[in-house]
Amino acid sequence: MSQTNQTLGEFIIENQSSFKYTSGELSRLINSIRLAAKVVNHDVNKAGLVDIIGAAGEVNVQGENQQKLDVYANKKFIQTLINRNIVCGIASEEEDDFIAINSQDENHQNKYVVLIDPLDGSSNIDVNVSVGTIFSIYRRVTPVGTPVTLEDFLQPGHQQVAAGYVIYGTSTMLVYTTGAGVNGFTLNPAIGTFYLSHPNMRFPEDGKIYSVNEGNYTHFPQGVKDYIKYCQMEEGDRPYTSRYIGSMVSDIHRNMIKGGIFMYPKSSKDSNGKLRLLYECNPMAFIAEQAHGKASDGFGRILDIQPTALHERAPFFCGSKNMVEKVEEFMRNS
Ligand code: AHM
Ligand code: MG
Repeated sequence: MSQTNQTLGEFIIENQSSFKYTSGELSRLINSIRLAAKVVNHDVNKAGLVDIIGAAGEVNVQGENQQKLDVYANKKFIQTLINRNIVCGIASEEEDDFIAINSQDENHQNKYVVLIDPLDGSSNIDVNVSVGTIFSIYRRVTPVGTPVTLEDFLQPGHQQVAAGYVIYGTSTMLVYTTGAGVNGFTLNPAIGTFYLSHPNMRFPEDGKIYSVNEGNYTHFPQGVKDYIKYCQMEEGDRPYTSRYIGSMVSDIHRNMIKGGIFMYPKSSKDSNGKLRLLYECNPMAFIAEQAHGKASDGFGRILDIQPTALHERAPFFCGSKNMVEKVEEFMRNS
């Protein structure tokens, strides 16, 4: 893809008028995320240098050990959004409950809520493998002028107004959509500026990469087992290539560029899989659909699921359209 000279800041301003709500609030919100991403990037990059790697000794609401950088990234994103007085509420994978923001916003005038996974794939930090940040933005459904409620966060994914991810990889990228396609920006670390490097990103309709934790194979539903065998079969353009980083952002980012499917199915150990609907599946599903790909729970569209709890999980199949449809066919017929 061609490198342009357009910066993310310029892109946001130029595309603001094409967005259906033109108050500029969403643009300022994405600008805040851009700023927090740069700060977190700075620390992720020196993870091996300072005493910042390793477990922080705390356990998050999912019962998992939090890494120090998880805690740091969580604080940075939340602080940036609160300081700029730009949203009415934040929910984070690392927080038990949502945060209602009203201290500086006495009249509760802000319209947007943000849901965030501050550092996805954080078990990869200690081994110098890419991690990511995922964000999801909705307009509140309760009236402006009243305190934000749980209802504002429990919206089906098709209501998202924007979603994106930051990938802290060999280079750092911010990829996002406001519902008019997907664009990717690469950080020039020397001057701290994101440049448009991947305009109009699209999943190839078909692909040859499948990404799944095959260590869980025996626990997978029969349809998933059958699909994995299908991927491995010597027939036509198969066998496909297996690639699994264990950082969903990186796995999906690669598959969007090269063509492929990412799967985190339910299993006999986890009845809804591992990934969180609100912080991980919905934003990646919105991006996938905007990039002409597809995202499913194995039977239906991820973005149509009505959430019932902040931290609920969902089986997740995301990637090239034909590949996701194929696995759905195996699920239906199993
Ligand atoms: P995290 O948010 O706690 O980091 O967990 C999510 C990550 C995904 O990025 C990744 O795809 C998955 O967990 C890997 O899980 P597993 O080790 O079970 O394959
Ligand atoms: Mg995560």
